[in-house]
Amino acid sequence: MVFYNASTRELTAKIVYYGPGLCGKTTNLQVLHRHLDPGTAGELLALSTESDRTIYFDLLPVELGDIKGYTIRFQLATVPGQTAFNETRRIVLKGADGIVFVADSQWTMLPKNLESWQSLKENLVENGAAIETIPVVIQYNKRDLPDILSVDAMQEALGFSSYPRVEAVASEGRGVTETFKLISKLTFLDLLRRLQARPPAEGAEAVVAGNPGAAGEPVARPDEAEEERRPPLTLVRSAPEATEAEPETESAAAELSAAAESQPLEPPFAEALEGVSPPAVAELEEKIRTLEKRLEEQAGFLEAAAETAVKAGAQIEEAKLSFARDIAALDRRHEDRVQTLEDRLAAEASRGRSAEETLVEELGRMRERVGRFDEQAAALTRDLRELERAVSEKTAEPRQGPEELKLQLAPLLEEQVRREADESWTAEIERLRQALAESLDDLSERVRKAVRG
Ligand SMILES: Nc1nc2c(ncn2[C@@H]2O[C@H](COP(=O)(O)OP(=O)(O)OP(=O)(O)O)[C@@H](O)[C@H]2O)c(=O)[nH]1
Ligand SMILES: [Mg+2]
Repeated sequence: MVFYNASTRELTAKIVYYGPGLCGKTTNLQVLHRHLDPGTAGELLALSTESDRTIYFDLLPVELGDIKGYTIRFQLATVPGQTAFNETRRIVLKGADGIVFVADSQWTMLPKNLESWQSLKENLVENGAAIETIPVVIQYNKRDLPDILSVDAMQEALGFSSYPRVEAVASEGRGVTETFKLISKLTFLDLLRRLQARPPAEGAEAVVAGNPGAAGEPVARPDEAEEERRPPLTLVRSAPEATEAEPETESAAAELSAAAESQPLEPPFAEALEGVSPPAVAELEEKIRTLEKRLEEQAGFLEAAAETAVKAGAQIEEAKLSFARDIAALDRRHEDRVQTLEDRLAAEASRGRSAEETLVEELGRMRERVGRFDEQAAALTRDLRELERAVSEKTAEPRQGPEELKLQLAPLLEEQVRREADESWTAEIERLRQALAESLDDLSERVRKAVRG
């Protein structure tokens, strides 16, 4: 609610920075406090926790000096973004003549932005005001972060397309003064329009209706129930720093003055003035209705999307469990199979070992027999040579008697008998060899099966 002293032509308006928790509202005021000329900005009053979360409000008085014969003052206030402090938000919002809605550009913050925007509208209604009657600027903050939505997507999702906008990185001071200049112009033009519509009596102090609030108090105490939920307070009064004002900020007052003088004004400021004509009001109302409808649609869509996401999450969990069960069963089957194979392999290996031992024994016995056979063969060869020699001697001698011949033939006959015995030995060895070959084949087959298994 603007305060206007007609005798001194002093105008004091209130601009509220609204938005979800940690979106950068306090940072906006801190940057302005640093950048505005010390004669322009007063002390920054911050009522926050030790971790710098606003629990009541931040307040920065700004005096823009004389503009077209009016002394213009703004009181910039922030609300606490934390969901629990809605009552304080509503009270801080009382009497707002202009609103900066600071939206957090991170995609994860979309539902919080929407919730905060809804709470802004509801709180205005509870205060007897309406968003449609107050100048609003949307600041899309945190544009430096990686996981952000495009401004177009945010406008679409939040239904902000018809509001003037500024992209910002408040923590680096970007877009902060632009936002302030835009909202102060719109607020100033709106106040002028309202003052011209209902000029107060000369010398009287006037309150311009539009967003009723507690007279002269930018904020009031929240109710006791809410107070009990609050952490301990830290009161911070920061002295204005003697920093050099930004060139663009220095000219803020001059720009306001020029905005009031120059006709026609550029959009969107022109819209603010044109708003007094009935056709434009009707058009504006139609726009607002369309916007509200879209917002409701978006809210419905978000709710449906959230429900689908919850269902999908449950299905994924169920699928994960069933997958884990399948894997466990597969593991058990695999372990059983491996165990069976190991048992079979061990049995085959033991059978192979005993077959090998038998084979080694057989080979030993055969080697002994072959040794003996070699010795007999050598003896036989020796006897044969002896016999040949004896025969050749006898053939050279005159014919002998039958007795003598018998004596000479006896060893030869014995030798013949021995040779026959040797032939049966050879057959025996051959059989043995064949038996061994079959045992070897059998053994290698078993070993092959065991390894394949
Ligand atoms: N990366 C990034 N961080 C930012 C930006 N603006 C503000 N922050 C950081 O966000 C955090 C919260 O900023 P605040 O200004 O305290 O947020 P707030 O909206 O006042 O929060 P509440 O008081 O809890 O409602 C701080 O650490 C800021 O430095 C930005 O544009 N980019
Ligand atoms: Mg804050």
